[in-house]
Order: sequence, then C-alpha cells, then structure tokens
Amino acid sequence: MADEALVVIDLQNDFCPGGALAVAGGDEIVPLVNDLIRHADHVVLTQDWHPAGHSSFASSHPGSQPFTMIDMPYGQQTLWPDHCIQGSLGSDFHSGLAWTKAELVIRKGFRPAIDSYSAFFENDRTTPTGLAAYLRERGIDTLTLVGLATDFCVAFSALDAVKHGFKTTVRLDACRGIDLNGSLDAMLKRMRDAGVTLEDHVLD
Ligand code: VGL
Ligand code: ZN
Repeated sequence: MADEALVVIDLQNDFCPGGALAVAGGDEIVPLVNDLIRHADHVVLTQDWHPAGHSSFASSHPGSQPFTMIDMPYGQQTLWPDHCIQGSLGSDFHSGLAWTKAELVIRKGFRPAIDSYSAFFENDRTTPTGLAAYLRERGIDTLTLVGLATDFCVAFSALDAVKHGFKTTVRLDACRGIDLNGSLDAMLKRMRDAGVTLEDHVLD
C-alpha cells in the first residue's frame, strides 16, 4: 500500500562474508530482500558510512580490542573493526542487491565522535537522521525492516520506529545477526516488548 515502506538496513559488503565486520550468512538474505523490494511501494536504504579513524573503531583507541566496550560521552559503545569507510568497497551495497528502486538512502555514522546504529537517531539517542520527518511528510506510517545486523542496526532502528509511532514489522528471515554476548536474544526480547511485530516466514 502507498502508506508503507520497506527499510533495508546496511546490506553492505563489509557486513557480508569476506567483509571487515562480516555477519554470518549476511549475503544469504539478498534474494529475499530483492523479492521484498520488488513488491514494495516505497524503498529506503540505510548505509553505514564512517570516516576513517571513526570513534567506534577499536583502532582509534590504542590498546583496545574489537568487540569490547568503551565509555563514550554519550554512554557505552561497542568497539568494532574498521568497517564501512566512506567510499570504500566495503561500504558499497552488496553487488547482488537490487537497490536502484530505493527512493532514499540514509547515511549514518558519519560524525567522527558518534556512532549510529539506528536509522532514526545516532547513538547519543538525540541527534536525528531526518528519516522520521521524511516518512511522516510523505504519509508513510507502516514500516517493514530487513537487513544487517538483526541485533544492532535493525533492532535499534525498529525500536526507534515504534517510538516514533510507526507500525513496525521486522522480517527476521530477511535479517542476520551478530550475536555478541547474547545480544540477539536480548534485542529480540526488547523489540517484542516494545511492540515490534517479529515475523519469520522460514518458520511459518
Ligand atoms: C552495525 C556495528 C557497527 C550494523 C553497524 O549495521 O548492525 N553494527 N556498525
Ligand atoms: Zn558501523
């Protein structure tokens, strides 16, 4: 329907096998995501888009290892391997993704000092990306989210989407997770509790 949009989160080379922050099976979802794109009226993509030396990279914090936590002025932040550096091959969308139909690409994580998991807010939870206003102005009130990673950028986007009043579904069969220290189960529960509809058509 005209008031619905498909939001494809971070389906980029660095989150697929062979990439700098590979999510297991990340590339497997491409055919299904393409199917969903084909059937969607409106498509929005997000693109993780970091400058070199970004503060979310472990390499920017001497002595720190990837996948550990650090205190940032805005709160706790997981440190990652260098990934999705602006303009790099790793930041490109997966070459099999049918992205041409997308009406908007939201880039996030471009501020050197703040990471951004959500398509709506950066990790300080207050700096908006502009997506909510864009969707609202266009009369879109219903979202389906797919992409990578289930327990980080997809989950934070879905939680913010319901916070903004969007009717929000996550298609788990079109997502793959990182699962760091139980993050997948924790974020599935947080999404369920917040009122996100979780659908898994593989299990249907
Ligand atoms: C993501 C970690 C760092 C994601 C992005 O897309 O889930 N995860 N940057
Ligand atoms: Zn990132």
